[in-house]
Amino acid sequence: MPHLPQPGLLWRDVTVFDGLAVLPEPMAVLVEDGRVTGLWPDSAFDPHQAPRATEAGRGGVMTPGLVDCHTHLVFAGQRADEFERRLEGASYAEIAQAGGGIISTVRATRAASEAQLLDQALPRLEALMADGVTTVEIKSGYGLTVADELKMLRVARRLGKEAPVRVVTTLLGAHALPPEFAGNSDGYIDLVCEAMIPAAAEEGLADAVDVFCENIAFTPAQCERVFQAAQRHGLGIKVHAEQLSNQGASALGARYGAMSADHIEWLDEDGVRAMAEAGTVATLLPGAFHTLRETRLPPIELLRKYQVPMALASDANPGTSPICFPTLMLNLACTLFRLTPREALAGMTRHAALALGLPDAGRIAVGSPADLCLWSVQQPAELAYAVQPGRLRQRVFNGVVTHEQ
Ligand code: DI6
Ligand code: FE
Repeated sequence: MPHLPQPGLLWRDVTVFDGLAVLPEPMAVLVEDGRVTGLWPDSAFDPHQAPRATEAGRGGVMTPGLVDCHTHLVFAGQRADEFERRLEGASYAEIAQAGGGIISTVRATRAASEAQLLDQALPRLEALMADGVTTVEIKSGYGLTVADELKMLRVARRLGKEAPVRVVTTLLGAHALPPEFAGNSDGYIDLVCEAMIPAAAEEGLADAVDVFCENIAFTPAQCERVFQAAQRHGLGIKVHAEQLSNQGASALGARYGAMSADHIEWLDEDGVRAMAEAGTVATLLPGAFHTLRETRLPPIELLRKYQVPMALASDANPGTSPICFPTLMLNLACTLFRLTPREALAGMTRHAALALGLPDAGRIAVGSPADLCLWSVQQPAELAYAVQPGRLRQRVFNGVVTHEQ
């Protein structure tokens, strides 16, 4: 079939946040064939530059489509009971050690079919998309057998086929120790390295591999074995690091070229330095910080000092961040972590794309993919300042308007 170019779409007089900064003047933006092909100060725009384009919008704020670079969107069931137990004083770690927490979601996820998992994940994905997400990372990690981890990853891939969104998948086999391996965590890591990672790579189901390096999860030595297996199979590396304690996991990940170290409340200066040297992105997850009522703040000043790019994500999951509201994350990052609105927006666009190894995404520039949001606000900082659903006027995915209000 011959390739039919899409007709061009033109936006006039929009305030553009380009993924790193707010451009100084209102802009005209042209999209053709899935890409941004023109970007001019609106005052200098001559309609002859885009003679066949249709005007798609005028005014408002345009940002890159939001990139949610850390989610656990595919799972079965919910954990409201655990939420109540925490309100009565139990800690997240105590609940996990007593067989609740992640393991209770593992039980529900193992029992669910692919179709059931898809049905349950879809509304969560739609909530992210309705608030501007055009690229989402989805982790496995609630199956913890080869078959159940692959089942989760297949559901994640299917979500990317059924909805107008880019899905990046991550195998998180080393999320928790499944009960059948009690007392044999090294044996479970053997399974992850020798069976899960090869199978996920073979079937093309995972783009990256992640681990939970923590005293309630896996040791640095075990995580290192997982990183080596990921490297052998050509998969990217990510790490849940320094969430509840300082294990040196960020520096370890950086040594293996990790794309990102995520959570990092307990990260120290050596870890920050290692990340800066390796180009590892620091992913901040204020939803988990908020839900667990953490008090230890991630080392934002050090990350700034060493110029480590800071990404921001929802961590949407049933335990520590049951929140599918990306612009709320912008607000939480500012109120809880004192990011500037500009840093928060870069965290959910340009820097989140870097955390996924997608250097072209999360930006508005000539040549970049036309994944865009047009917001009914007057300035980009409003997206972080006010918490308010329904501000997305248009969502453009791959050059096509997929949401309009
Ligand atoms: N850290 C987290 O915050 C999530 N996973 C992880 O490694 C929590 C997942 C859960 O509680 O279900
Ligand atoms: Fe997580």
